[in-house]
Amino acid sequence: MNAREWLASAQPEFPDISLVGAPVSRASISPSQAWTTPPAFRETLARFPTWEAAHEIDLAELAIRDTGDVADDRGDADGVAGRERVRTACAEAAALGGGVFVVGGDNSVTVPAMQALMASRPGDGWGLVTLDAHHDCRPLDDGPNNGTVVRELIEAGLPGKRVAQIGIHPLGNDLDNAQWAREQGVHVYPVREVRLHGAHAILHEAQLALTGAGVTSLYVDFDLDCADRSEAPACPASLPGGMAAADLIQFARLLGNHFGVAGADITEVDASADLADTTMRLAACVFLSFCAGYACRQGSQSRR
Ligand SMILES: [Mn+2]
Repeated sequence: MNAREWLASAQPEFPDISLVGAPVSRASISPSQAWTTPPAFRETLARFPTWEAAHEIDLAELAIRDTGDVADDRGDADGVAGRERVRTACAEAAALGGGVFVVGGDNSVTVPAMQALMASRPGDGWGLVTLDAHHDCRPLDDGPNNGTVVRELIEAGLPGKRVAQIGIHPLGNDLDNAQWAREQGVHVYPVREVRLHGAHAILHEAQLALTGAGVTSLYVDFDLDCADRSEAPACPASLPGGMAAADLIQFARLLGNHFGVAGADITEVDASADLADTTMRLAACVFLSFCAGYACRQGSQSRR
């Protein structure tokens, strides 16, 4: 059984993880056909086994449920309706009881997805980890888009000190946006620190900072434009000198295993712009590695 067959076959009543496809890209600043990505993502999974050797685990033991895709937003006037479809789908997925994994779509899906999870467990101390070359703290003067994600969440009430941003690129952001993030108390881990210290050490630091700020539950945004442009050519805003795919995959494994992580997304991949399936295979590796980490948690179906 390959990973696509695994995703298609298992529809458990009580999933460990529910997958939500979010083919929306009307909110993207740069031209993007990220709506093409969820179906392409499932196709790419056929390239992969369900055996994950780092944990010696067969993902077929993990109870995964594919809830399908929300309607794409190509015919919509703007990103508003698509975002509400993502919110509804994520709320329904969260109600199934396991983790929620969203495959976008542009980065704007992070807002309704995280807010749906927060609403499902309002008593938790929610925090956000982004793996992103960008702060996504642009002002909301022209309405929400894929560059306002973190600012929107913070302005809606998420404390800045409960946000950690990993993989920020030295040439990826305007000074204004970097300063705004700093003023909010956002914990920033630039891509050079990832290169120097590795995923394990960076996550340890981030966890200390977030726990100190009262975080008990986490949402993770894997904006694949944090990856080096050679390894993520289908991301409109990826840059040379970005994060190594190997580091990103290790982050995915560690975060999937982290008890506090309740939801995650992959965003900013435009499958129609990919080269040699490079970015789609990275997206598949991130997802499968996250699932492998998740399967090793106490309490997952594979450990019952
Ligand atoms: Mn982003």
